[in-house]
Amino acid sequence: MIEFNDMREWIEQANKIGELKVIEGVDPNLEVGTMVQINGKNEGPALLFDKLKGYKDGFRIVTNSLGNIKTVNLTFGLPVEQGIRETVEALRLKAGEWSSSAKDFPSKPVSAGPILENVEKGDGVDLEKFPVPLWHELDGGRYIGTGVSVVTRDPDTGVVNVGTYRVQLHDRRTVGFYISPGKHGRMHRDKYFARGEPCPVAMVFGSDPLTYILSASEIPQGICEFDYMGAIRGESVPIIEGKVTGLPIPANAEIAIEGIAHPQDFRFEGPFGEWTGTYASKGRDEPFVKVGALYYRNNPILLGSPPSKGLASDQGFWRAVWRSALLYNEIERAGIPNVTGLWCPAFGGSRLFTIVAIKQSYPGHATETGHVASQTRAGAYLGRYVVVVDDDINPYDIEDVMWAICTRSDPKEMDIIKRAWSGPLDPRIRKPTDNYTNSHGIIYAVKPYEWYDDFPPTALNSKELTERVFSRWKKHMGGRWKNI
Ligand SMILES: Cc1cc2nc3c(=O)[nH]c(=O)nc-3n(C[C@H](O)[C@H](O)[C@H](O)COP(=O)(O)O)c2cc1C
Ligand SMILES: [Mn+2]
Repeated sequence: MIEFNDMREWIEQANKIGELKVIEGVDPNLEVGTMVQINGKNEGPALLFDKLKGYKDGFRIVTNSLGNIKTVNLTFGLPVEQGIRETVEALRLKAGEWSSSAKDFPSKPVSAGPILENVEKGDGVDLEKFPVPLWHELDGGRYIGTGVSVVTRDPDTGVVNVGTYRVQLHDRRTVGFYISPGKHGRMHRDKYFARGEPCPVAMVFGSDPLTYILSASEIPQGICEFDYMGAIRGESVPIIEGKVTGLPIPANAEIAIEGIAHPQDFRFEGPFGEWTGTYASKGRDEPFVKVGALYYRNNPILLGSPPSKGLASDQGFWRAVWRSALLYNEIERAGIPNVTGLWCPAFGGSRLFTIVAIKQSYPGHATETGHVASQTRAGAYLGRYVVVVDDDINPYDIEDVMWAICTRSDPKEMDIIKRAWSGPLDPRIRKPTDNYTNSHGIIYAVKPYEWYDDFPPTALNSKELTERVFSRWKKHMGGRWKNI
């Protein structure tokens, strides 16, 4: 059950489970961003920054809202103490239900809401009042949109999309945004621009973390992420209709803008630290939004989630959990039997390295699994390695997986998929280029099926024996034996 209706209630809940720290007097110029990285690597609690250096008290930032399994569970409404594996399994079952019931929870227009507590229009708009950090040392500017929800409407179908696309603060009324080719928001914008028409855009800079997760997830085209959110909550999301664009803005959001991107207007955007842990896509001219209206609550809270290398960003953690669930689903839907576990670790940004465990059941089962895992919708984009392991290997234990690679794989039997879907964010593609494809390697770290039973047995005592001995002698070890 989801226990919060907005960011403030989420903060209360996080505090209740011991996953919130309030920190005062930090400098948004690189100090906040560095704390985010250190705290991320420690799978730390959510950080609520107040009294930021150079800004008004009460103008706050929340970061690391999804950097460990407790806060992820809280946000999805799952039992907080549940482990990563249980959460992936639970989300896998729920994701299918949510997609199909989203249509029953269309967002609900309301005439009032906390987001309307402060309204600025036209030349009165001033985004400089918010403590917008310089997150990473090599960034080309300050990014107001990291845990952001960018709202656009398909000019043909009227379907609304919500996507997390980075937003740079150019000046008090102007924000630049970068959307990769193929993303839903990009397709909307391209349609307007192809007709020479301006593209209306709304952006939410402070939402609760669940809204952020859904904005940054590949929800199927044609389903509005706000409706999907309604399906998870079991009730429609209340929205106000923006006065400039008519686009929906959650009534309980903290900070939002709306405005127009014009087809002829471009400004240099980037570079910005990316989820691969590099600056691969560099900077370039991109469209920007001239802000027509700014809305914010009293004592507003910006949601920050700057990408970085592996766990140094909370998006590394939560995406590992959520993408593992989605990919697991897709592989099963493709008809692969006896999948016993799947994990997309944070060091690969949840995309570049995927581990699938199977109970091998017929010749070619491992090959089929590896190729499908590499090429489903949730798995294909910017993938690199898929490792298939047997069901005695724990895919969540990288030491175990690497042992399987070392002892069960034969490099000459790896498969290579060529000309796969990649993009400008791939650090291994040298730019400029006209070829945004990469290759994917599939490592079969499994006992060969045809001599499975003859494969040298594992020289580790059985789980049953180990558990028995562990429970008998643990008490003699003065707390030094943590697990088996
Ligand atoms: C912190 C963070 C930042 C992101 N920044 C961008 C970005 O700048 N541009 C982009 O195209 N996708 C970005 N993404 C990925 C998209 O949010 C993701 O692909 C999402 O599915 C897009 O929504 P859509 O499927 O409705 O297009 C980012 C994701 C996260 C978690
Ligand atoms: Mn979408």
